[in-house]
Amino acid sequence: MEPLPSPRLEVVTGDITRCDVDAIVNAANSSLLGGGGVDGAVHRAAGPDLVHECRLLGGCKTGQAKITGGYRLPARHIIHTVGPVWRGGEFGEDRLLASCYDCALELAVKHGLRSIAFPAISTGIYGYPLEAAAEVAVSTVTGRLAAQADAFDRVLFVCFDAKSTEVYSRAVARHSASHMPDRTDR
Ligand code: AR6
Repeated sequence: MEPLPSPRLEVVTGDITRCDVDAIVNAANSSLLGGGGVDGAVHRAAGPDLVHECRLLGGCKTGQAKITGGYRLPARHIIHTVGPVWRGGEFGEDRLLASCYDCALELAVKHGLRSIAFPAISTGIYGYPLEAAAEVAVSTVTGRLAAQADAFDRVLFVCFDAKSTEVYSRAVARHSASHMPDRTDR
């Protein structure tokens, strides 16, 4: 039998709360009780029962992730992760941001979820520079997919505006190119 093709990373522009996937990732804060940006949109669209489940989770540390149901969302689950606040880049922000993507993917695998959509974690209210955040996001996700190629059918980066879409698309193109076999090796 042919091996399953590894899922291509898709970059789309839009509202992540409308994604019909097994899990959307929420860029939350450590209380997990809601906030602005994508977190506010997720809580509004999922409805009031989400915060009741979130209250039982006891918060979440920066770089970690917790899972809930999707309630009124088309997505079956929400993986809440807490990105780092950008403080200039000298405080482990890259490691913490990578950990958000890693922990979210690990939770998805643990729950048998095969399609997942990420927002551009930390690039809004938390101030992480877009180019640097896209590099961390795409390199981390690409690395895990290389190790677990058959775990996912779809992995999406959902950008909210044209500028983010352009930056994430370039990062994906860079990483896809670097994973192409070198012609001289054949
Ligand atoms: N769909 C997709 N992307 C979105 C949406 C949406 N509906 N809404 C915003 N974005 P942010 P952070 C983009 O600020 O920087 C909250 O108050 C947005 O344009 O949502 O991780 C939490 O409670 C940006 O590119 O998250 C925390 O306190 C990206 O999502 C804090 O904000 C992330 O922006 C987390 O800040």
